[in-house]
Amino acid sequence: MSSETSVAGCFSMSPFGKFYWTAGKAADPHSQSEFVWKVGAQDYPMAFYKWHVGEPSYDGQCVHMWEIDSYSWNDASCTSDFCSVCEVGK
Ligand SMILES: [Ca+2]
Repeated sequence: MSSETSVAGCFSMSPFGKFYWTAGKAADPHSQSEFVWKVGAQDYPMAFYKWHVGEPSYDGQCVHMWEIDSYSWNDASCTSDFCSVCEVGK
């Protein structure tokens, strides 16, 4: 698969617009009661939240953004094929 094909696939549309994975994950994969930023092996507390109305619904361990609602957040299964938001060092 070419990188162009891969990018086109990850930007596929749904009724909720484009989806983007963040580094947000459940701190405890068994309870999913708290979400943190996972950067490498480190967990960082979330000092800012932008959950979509009714989220988190605790139906997944990973956090993605929904384009359709000003990039609000949703917890979902980590196995979905979405694009990722990455930080690139200078
Ligand atoms: Ca959810």
